[in-house]
Amino acid sequence: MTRYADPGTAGSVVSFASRYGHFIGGEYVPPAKGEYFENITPITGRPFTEIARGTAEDIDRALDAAEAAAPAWGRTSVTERAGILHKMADRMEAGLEKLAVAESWDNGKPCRETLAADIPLAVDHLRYFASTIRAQEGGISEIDGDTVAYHFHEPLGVVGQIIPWNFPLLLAVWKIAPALAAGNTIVLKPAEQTSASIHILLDVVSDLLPPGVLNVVTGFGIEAGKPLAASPRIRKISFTGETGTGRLIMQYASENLIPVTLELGGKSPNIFFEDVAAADDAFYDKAVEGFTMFALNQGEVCTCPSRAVIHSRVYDEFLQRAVERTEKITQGHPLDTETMLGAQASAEQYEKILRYLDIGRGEGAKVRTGGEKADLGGELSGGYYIRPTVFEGDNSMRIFQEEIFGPVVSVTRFDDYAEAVKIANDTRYGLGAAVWSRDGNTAYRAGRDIQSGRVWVNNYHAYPAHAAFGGYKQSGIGRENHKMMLEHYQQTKNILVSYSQNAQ
Ligand code: TXE
Repeated sequence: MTRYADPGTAGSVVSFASRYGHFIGGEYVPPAKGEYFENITPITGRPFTEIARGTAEDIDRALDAAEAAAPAWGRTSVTERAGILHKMADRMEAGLEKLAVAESWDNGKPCRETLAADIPLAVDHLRYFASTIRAQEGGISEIDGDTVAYHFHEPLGVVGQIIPWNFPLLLAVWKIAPALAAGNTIVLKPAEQTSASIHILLDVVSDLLPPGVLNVVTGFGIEAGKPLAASPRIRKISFTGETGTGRLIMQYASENLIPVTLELGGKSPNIFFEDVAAADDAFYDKAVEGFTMFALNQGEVCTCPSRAVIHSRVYDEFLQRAVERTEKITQGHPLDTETMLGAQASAEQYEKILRYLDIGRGEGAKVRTGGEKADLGGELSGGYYIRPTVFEGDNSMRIFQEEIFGPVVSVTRFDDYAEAVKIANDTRYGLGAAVWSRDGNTAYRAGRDIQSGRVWVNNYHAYPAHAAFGGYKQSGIGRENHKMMLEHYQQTKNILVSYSQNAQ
């Protein structure tokens, strides 16, 4: 067990500046309007640094830098770009503890996860795109004996990227890695709730990139995010966040006719077929573990398995076991490596979840465990902690249909395969889903019948760089991860050549 020291106290592996400007053109600059806002750690609810409050002027300045850097960066060889991405990965790996603690302090998530998942996955992502860009090939079509069509991949130019607060560093790297690999320059806006850890990332990697290739402007959605997403100077916008905001981003993009990638909300079903409980064995335990994944990252995951759908014949027994396992989730200081469940990312999110706990009770859902805030005492009493909560109800309830984004699962039952799939698909979302069954045919069929971009079978919350990730229905447009992402950050140049010596 390790308990990392709080940043700002003796022995901490990370130290934050007292104030951060914007990172533009390879250096820190103060915000044009000179305004800053407080960044709070959800662990204690106390401010720990000040963040530049960006506006349209800052975005324009960042776009100037990104435009100036774009031609040279776009012409670098793929070998050179791949080399830089590999070095970024190596630096992140060497700075693991510093980055992990910074991320936990900024977001409230346990360092057990940032050390084992957030940062290592980001590192792997950089390495994956460093490799895939070198393996990418163009194409040649032979039109006739004398005519050839060449297809080249070209960068788009300057791209805008807007990220949320639930995985600040991982989602930043999810977007940065393919965009840089494909030869684009970037203006990135982090979420206002978690804008500090990205500066620690910049400390670690930014000198590896030519000035202007990666620019970071902090600030609020309307003040800084909108001028970026609506700018006619970007060639693509990639956004992760709420479905309603995604709709706005698409409206802005439509004015400029640029492509969008949207990773939005979810209400993912986690389906447990009857045979999971056929024997008291390791598979049964694994399925119960899969149920508790609703509390991973405090439930602040777009693919959170927030609806559990259990076969009636094993419902009581399975749920009893799942509730007992949920009650064993260790809640505590996020910088303690024993802690499994940390703090919600912001006061706003904390209040929203508490409201949904009331909504669930008001709708007649039964609380099997949790259902309230957790007062962890001491310095944590000002933080945003909620007990993992299991509700029983039916799929028409708001707690089954609306994204709560907290450690809350809504559980219901089904009688046969058709009903399981019907419940799974009875949602406006389609991002994640899981099927648990010992029967490969059932699992495969359900995997195909469920309308969502990712269906896990007998596992949950795995995010390898080489598996496509993205939403059906109102969960988004486009994909992230997987080498197909490169093409989302490229345009195709076709050169059609006639080698004929004859007049046409
Ligand atoms: O999201 P927003 P919020 C869900 C989750 C959460 C809810 C609200 O249910 O409770 O959304 O969270 C920027 N133009 N998800 O309000 O507003 C904003 O500054 C341009 C699910 O934080 O979508 C931030 O950087 N940018 C989700 C980013 O968008 C704008 C993760 C996300 O903020 C903007 C987060 C605008 N008009 C929340 N308005 C997921 N799917 O993972 C805001 N932003």
